[in-house]
Amino acid sequence: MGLFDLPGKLSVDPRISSWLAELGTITDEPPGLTRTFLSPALERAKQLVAGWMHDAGLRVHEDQAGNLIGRLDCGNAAAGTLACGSHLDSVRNAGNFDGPMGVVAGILAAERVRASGAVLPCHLEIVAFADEEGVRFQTTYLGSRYYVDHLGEAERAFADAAGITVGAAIAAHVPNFPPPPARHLIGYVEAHIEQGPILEAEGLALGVVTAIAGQTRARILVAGKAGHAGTTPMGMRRDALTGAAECVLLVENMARRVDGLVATVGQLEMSTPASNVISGGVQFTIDIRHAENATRQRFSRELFAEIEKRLHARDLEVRIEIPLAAPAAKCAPKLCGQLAEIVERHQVRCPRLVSGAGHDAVALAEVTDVTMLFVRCRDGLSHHPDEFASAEDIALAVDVLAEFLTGFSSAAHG
Ligand code: HGY
Ligand code: MN
Ligand code: MN
Repeated sequence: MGLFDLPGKLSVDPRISSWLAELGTITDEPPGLTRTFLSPALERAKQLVAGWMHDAGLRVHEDQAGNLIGRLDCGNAAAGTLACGSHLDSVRNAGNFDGPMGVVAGILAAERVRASGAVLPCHLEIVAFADEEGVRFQTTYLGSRYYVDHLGEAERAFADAAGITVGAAIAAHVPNFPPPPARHLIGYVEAHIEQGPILEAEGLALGVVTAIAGQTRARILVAGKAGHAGTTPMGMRRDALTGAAECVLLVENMARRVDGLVATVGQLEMSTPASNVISGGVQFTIDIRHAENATRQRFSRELFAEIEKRLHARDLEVRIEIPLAAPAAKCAPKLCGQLAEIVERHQVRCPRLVSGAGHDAVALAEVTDVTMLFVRCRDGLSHHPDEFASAEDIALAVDVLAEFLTGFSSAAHG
């Protein structure tokens, strides 16, 4: 039985496609889509989203870290707050759906809840987080960690390429809304594209996430000695690039030997690139993921030790920085059960998935119960301009989210 054999016809709100397309044009680096922490494009995107939140009947705030919050008060100041949202920042040359899809779905679901007249025994906050991808500062969840008051001194000290620290960027950011009211979080739900092939392979639109893989992000700085490419004999070189190249292949070879582990060198910069100069300095990143923290930590230790050994054997200096070591996050079985039950009213079954991608739900899981709703995406492709999820699948996610937000509020106090 296919998705549409079930009773009732899905209505697809045209704003799903038009809003995501419009957000997809707001970029720091045209022609591709790039929106980073507190950048001019992120500010423009937030203005657009603030208008949509306001028109949906939400009270709009912005916090010092640039998270945009649309709130539905339940009338009882002492009540807890249920949060729902995703991130508005992107990777470089991104697709239109990773992050914004969850923000748009949250706004439309909240509008549906408000229009239904459902009595909410808890406050509802729809959040567009300001930094999940970590492109600017090479660390991640800055917005959601600020939102849950878990942004520590170490994170605030990280500097971007211009030497501006996270703390200075936040202090310089002037929110153009009054400060948000105090909140006591009692749950978090996030709709996000799957960024993988499983739902599409199973012919299903939606799935529920039971766990989110932990991730370690490292920055490897390699120092050798620049020299003349024409006059320096091969045996007398301290070539930083060939040393780094040996390590890039080492990452791939070692990762292939560990079940369920992925490791990626996504960035590599040379300090003074020139075709006739031996490389004196190289910096590259390593992104390591696994569902089990102990496996990821053990692999990281072994990899970094081998990298140091190989580079020292080449008479190169090496410094390894770890801007991020985010543990795996378990989603709350009770919330996942509630969400899956609603999904199964709309499709024949509800797959449970582990997310290899990181999400703001990891930061929220440090302070409250979380669950995630995955939406099928074409070819499982993400972090790519061709990323795509259908308006029909997103509309189904909005239906499920609206039911969850309403049902959760009664279940939270039931
Ligand atoms: O990299 C990730 O897993 C996420 O897209 N930030
Ligand atoms: Mn992403
Ligand atoms: Mn994302």
